[in-house]
Amino acid sequence: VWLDTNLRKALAENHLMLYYQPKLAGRTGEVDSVEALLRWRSPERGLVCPSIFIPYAEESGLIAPLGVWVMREAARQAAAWKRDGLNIRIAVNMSARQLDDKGVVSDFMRAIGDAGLDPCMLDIELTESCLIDDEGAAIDLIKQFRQLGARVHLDDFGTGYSSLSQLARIPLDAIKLDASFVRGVNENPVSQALARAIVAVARTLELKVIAEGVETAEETAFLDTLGVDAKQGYLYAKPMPASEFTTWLANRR
Ligand code: G
Ligand code: G
Ligand code: MN
Ligand code: NA
Repeated sequence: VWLDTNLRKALAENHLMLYYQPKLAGRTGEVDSVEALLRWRSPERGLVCPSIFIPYAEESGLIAPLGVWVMREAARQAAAWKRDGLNIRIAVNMSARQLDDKGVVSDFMRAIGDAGLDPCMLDIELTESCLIDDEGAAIDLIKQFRQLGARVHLDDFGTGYSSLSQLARIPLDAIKLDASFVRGVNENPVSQALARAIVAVARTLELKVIAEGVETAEETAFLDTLGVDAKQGYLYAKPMPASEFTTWLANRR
């Protein structure tokens, strides 16, 4: 009940925020794009993490308006950065429940149109659970997003329900190699073999690979031997508010 009343209020009263975590291009180390991660600034409880309220929002259906807010805010931010001369794509997360809403593509188009943003500046991260219920419907939506110019990535790849054979049927731009394959990969030959195999399959399917959860120099060195396309993790930067991100970016140059 606390969650329900207050999450609705947070949406209405603008207590939500997006944090941004950079993804660095594999070869150059340049900032490729950022991932938008939702935060709730509760007046009573402080910063509430999405792992607490996203599951609830999915159950209650609040995820639909929440998802629209995220798209609109990300589009607004990307357009604002563009005006400041920063050409940075933003990836938004979408959960299975959001794809059930057939209005999701028009919501996405409207968010971009209202912000005056080029649609290729918003990426979409889908979890594997988006693919289990109705694969055909998911493929159809992915095609529509990609026709608009958005890139679609499969999040947390390798942890969930999707199979390698399914990967061949889904028209994606990239997979995000789950942090569980990255963590301590240097001491763990099994993780190494799995990461190497997943990257090989992705290459064959002409999918890019984004490694997530990179925390150490050893992990990044191993990922470089695999030639992943982009890397993301605390080693480079934690998720941060937009203003902190631009400062971080300016300080690296
Ligand atoms: O940001 P954190 O660092 O705590 O994210 C926790 C989880 O919440 C991740 O699985 C992430 O994908 C999910 N998440 C974060 N922001 C959003 C969002 O805007 N929409 C959806 N559907 N999930 C999100
Ligand atoms: O499910 P998704 O991959 O969208 O969520 C990303 C989550 O991982 C967020 O909660 C984000 O804060 C967290 N995260 C990002 N980089 C790292 C990292 O290097 N280490 C750990 N432990 N978590 C990370
Ligand atoms: Mn994600
Ligand atoms: Na992920």
